[in-house]
Amino acid sequence: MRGYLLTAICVATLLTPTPDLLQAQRRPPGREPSGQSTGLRRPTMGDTIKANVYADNSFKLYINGELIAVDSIQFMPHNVVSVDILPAYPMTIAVMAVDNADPKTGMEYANSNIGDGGFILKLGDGTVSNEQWKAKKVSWGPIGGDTKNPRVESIPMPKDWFAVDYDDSSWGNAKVYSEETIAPKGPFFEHDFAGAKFIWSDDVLLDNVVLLRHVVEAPPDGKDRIDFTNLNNVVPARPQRGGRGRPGGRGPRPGGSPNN
Ligand SMILES: [Ca+2]
Ligand SMILES: [Ca+2]
Repeated sequence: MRGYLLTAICVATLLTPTPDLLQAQRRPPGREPSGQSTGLRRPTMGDTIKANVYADNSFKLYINGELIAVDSIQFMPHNVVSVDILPAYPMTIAVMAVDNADPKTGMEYANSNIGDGGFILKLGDGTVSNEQWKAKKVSWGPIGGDTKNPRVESIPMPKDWFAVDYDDSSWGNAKVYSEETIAPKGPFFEHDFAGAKFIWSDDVLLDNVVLLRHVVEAPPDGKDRIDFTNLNNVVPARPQRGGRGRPGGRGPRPGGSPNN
């Protein structure tokens, strides 16, 4: 009986985590035992760049595998979506661009018209849409432009087509279309698209759902930018002393606790 009791105490002692172990388990990833931060500061709006995107008719934009922006108006009017993004390079841009079309006929306006597509993008680092992008049609019609017996053909959406490591080597290059061909509407002219080109797959009339991909290896404007991708796994560095941490000039939050 005494032997059993001794064994039970030993096992319980072995299974009980030490205070050090408990502390390590509770420690956020990236935080050192001394409580020192890893030196990565918190980003500010100055670290962001603007993404201007226009599609005829709508789009979903993924960057580095994450959904970043969805066109808030699927059909009309043709709006511009302008969002702030935190860039990280190499940057994989993946877009699903959709022309308004009946899924059964490929036509629009009560099957009376073959509509055209079109997509253009410009980022604040100088990245633009052009013929270097990859394109793949996934739904098209009316096949052969036959509006008397309109039919649509589609292929399954490629699995993880927006992922960073997706292999798009079999895709063709995007085709560039002139501004006259796409005939963008008012909001396009109110935003910065200088240097960007309208792109689509090979047939801007019949291809109705198109996937586009492009990898930006380094910022075209050559600016050094901090990669904040891992921000959620580290303790950000405290603001500099004397810095204006909060509105009202009261300085950084006491104790430097996160305020997110
Ligand atoms: Ca179309
Ligand atoms: Ca259209």
